[in-house]
Amino acid sequence: MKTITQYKHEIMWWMSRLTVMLTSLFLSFALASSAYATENTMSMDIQMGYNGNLIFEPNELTVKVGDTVTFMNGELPPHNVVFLENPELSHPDLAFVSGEKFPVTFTEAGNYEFQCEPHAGAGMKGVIHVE
Ligand SMILES: [Cu+2]
Repeated sequence: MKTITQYKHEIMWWMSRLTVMLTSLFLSFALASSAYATENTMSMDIQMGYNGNLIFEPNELTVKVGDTVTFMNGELPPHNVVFLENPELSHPDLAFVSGEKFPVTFTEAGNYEFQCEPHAGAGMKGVIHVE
Protein backbone atom coordinates (compact mmCIF):
# COMPACT_ATOMS: atom_id res chain seq x y z
CA MET A 1 0.00 0.00 0.00
CA LYS A 2 1.11 3.52 -0.76
CA THR A 3 1.37 6.02 2.02
CA ILE A 4 0.03 9.56 1.82
CA THR A 5 3.60 10.82 1.49
CA GLN A 6 4.19 8.54 -1.51
CA TYR A 7 1.02 9.87 -3.16
CA LYS A 8 2.16 13.39 -2.49
CA HIS A 9 5.53 12.66 -4.12
CA GLU A 10 3.81 11.16 -7.14
CA ILE A 11 1.47 14.11 -7.52
CA MET A 12 4.38 16.54 -7.21
CA TRP A 13 6.30 14.59 -9.85
CA TRP A 14 3.39 14.67 -12.28
CA MET A 15 2.81 18.36 -11.65
CA SER A 16 6.42 19.17 -12.40
CA ARG A 17 6.22 17.06 -15.58
CA LEU A 18 3.06 18.89 -16.56
CA THR A 19 4.69 22.27 -15.93
CA VAL A 20 7.64 21.36 -18.16
CA MET A 21 5.32 20.13 -20.90
CA LEU A 22 3.09 23.19 -20.76
CA THR A 23 6.08 25.52 -20.73
CA SER A 24 7.63 23.92 -23.79
CA LEU A 25 4.27 23.95 -25.53
CA PHE A 26 3.86 27.64 -24.75
CA LEU A 27 7.40 28.41 -25.94
CA SER A 28 6.89 26.60 -29.23
CA PHE A 29 3.68 28.56 -29.80
CA ALA A 30 5.44 31.81 -28.96
CA LEU A 31 8.28 31.02 -31.36
CA ALA A 32 5.89 29.98 -34.11
CA SER A 33 3.80 33.13 -33.77
CA SER A 34 6.84 35.42 -33.77
CA ALA A 35 8.10 33.71 -36.93
CA TYR A 36 4.64 34.18 -38.40
CA ALA A 37 4.72 37.89 -37.55
CA THR A 38 8.05 38.52 -39.26
CA GLU A 39 7.08 36.56 -42.40
CA ASN A 40 3.81 38.37 -42.92
CA THR A 41 3.33 41.97 -43.87
CA MET A 42 1.15 44.36 -41.92
CA SER A 43 -1.72 46.48 -43.04
CA MET A 44 -2.54 49.74 -41.30
CA ASP A 45 -5.12 52.45 -41.75
CA ILE A 46 -4.83 56.22 -41.84
CA GLN A 47 -8.11 58.14 -41.57
CA MET A 48 -8.58 61.23 -43.72
CA GLY A 49 -10.62 63.98 -42.11
CA TYR A 50 -10.67 62.09 -38.87
CA ASN A 51 -13.33 63.09 -36.36
CA GLY A 52 -14.41 66.11 -38.38
CA ASN A 53 -10.94 67.66 -38.49
CA LEU A 54 -8.76 68.39 -41.49
CA ILE A 55 -6.11 65.91 -40.39
CA PHE A 56 -4.70 62.53 -41.17
CA GLU A 57 -4.98 60.22 -38.18
CA PRO A 58 -2.35 59.10 -37.43
CA ASN A 59 -0.24 61.66 -39.26
CA GLU A 60 2.99 59.80 -38.54
CA LEU A 61 3.46 56.07 -38.91
CA THR A 62 6.37 53.64 -39.02
CA VAL A 63 5.98 50.53 -41.15
CA LYS A 64 8.21 47.86 -42.67
CA VAL A 65 9.12 47.34 -46.31
CA GLY A 66 6.27 45.43 -47.94
CA ASP A 67 3.61 46.81 -45.61
CA THR A 68 0.43 48.37 -46.91
CA VAL A 69 -1.08 51.55 -45.52
CA THR A 70 -4.70 52.16 -46.44
CA PHE A 71 -5.94 55.74 -46.49
CA MET A 72 -9.60 55.74 -45.51
CA ASN A 73 -11.81 58.65 -46.43
CA GLY A 74 -13.61 60.07 -43.42
CA GLU A 75 -15.27 63.40 -42.82
CA LEU A 76 -15.01 66.83 -44.49
CA PRO A 77 -14.22 65.54 -47.98
CA PRO A 78 -12.93 65.85 -50.58
CA HIS A 79 -9.50 64.49 -49.70
CA ASN A 80 -6.67 63.00 -51.65
CA VAL A 81 -3.19 61.68 -50.90
CA VAL A 82 -0.19 63.12 -52.68
CA PHE A 83 3.30 61.93 -51.86
CA LEU A 84 5.51 64.90 -52.53
CA GLU A 85 8.52 62.96 -53.80
CA ASN A 86 6.75 59.77 -54.89
CA PRO A 87 4.02 60.65 -57.40
CA GLU A 88 3.76 56.97 -58.37
CA LEU A 89 2.32 56.23 -54.92
CA SER A 90 -0.08 59.17 -54.96
CA HIS A 91 -3.84 59.11 -55.37
CA PRO A 92 -4.49 62.60 -56.71
CA ASP A 93 -8.13 61.86 -57.59
CA LEU A 94 -10.32 63.47 -54.97
CA ALA A 95 -12.36 61.17 -52.76
CA PHE A 96 -15.81 62.56 -52.07
CA VAL A 97 -17.47 59.55 -50.50
CA SER A 98 -16.80 58.55 -46.92
CA GLY A 99 -15.27 55.08 -46.76
CA GLU A 100 -13.31 55.31 -50.03
CA LYS A 101 -9.95 53.59 -49.65
CA PHE A 102 -6.52 54.22 -51.13
CA PRO A 103 -4.16 51.35 -50.35
CA VAL A 104 -0.45 52.14 -50.72
CA THR A 105 2.23 49.45 -50.51
CA PHE A 106 5.78 50.51 -49.71
CA THR A 107 8.53 48.50 -51.34
CA GLU A 108 11.50 50.66 -50.38
CA ALA A 109 12.77 52.05 -47.10
CA GLY A 110 12.62 55.79 -46.64
CA ASN A 111 10.56 58.69 -45.36
CA TYR A 112 7.43 59.42 -47.35
CA GLU A 113 5.85 62.83 -46.80
CA PHE A 114 2.30 63.19 -47.99
CA GLN A 115 -0.48 65.71 -47.97
CA CYS A 116 -4.07 66.25 -48.93
CA GLU A 117 -3.97 68.82 -51.73
CA PRO A 118 -7.20 70.70 -50.92
CA HIS A 119 -6.28 70.91 -47.23
CA ALA A 120 -2.49 71.09 -47.16
CA GLY A 121 -2.79 74.78 -46.27
CA ALA A 122 -4.85 73.78 -43.24
CA GLY A 123 -2.06 71.43 -42.17
CA MET A 124 -3.47 68.14 -43.49
CA LYS A 125 -0.08 66.52 -43.90
CA GLY A 126 1.76 63.49 -42.65
CA VAL A 127 4.78 61.25 -42.99
CA ILE A 128 5.30 57.49 -43.19
CA HIS A 129 8.63 56.03 -42.18
CA VAL A 130 9.40 52.78 -43.98
CA GLU A 131 12.11 50.67 -42.36
CU1 LIG B 1 -8.26 66.75 -47.06
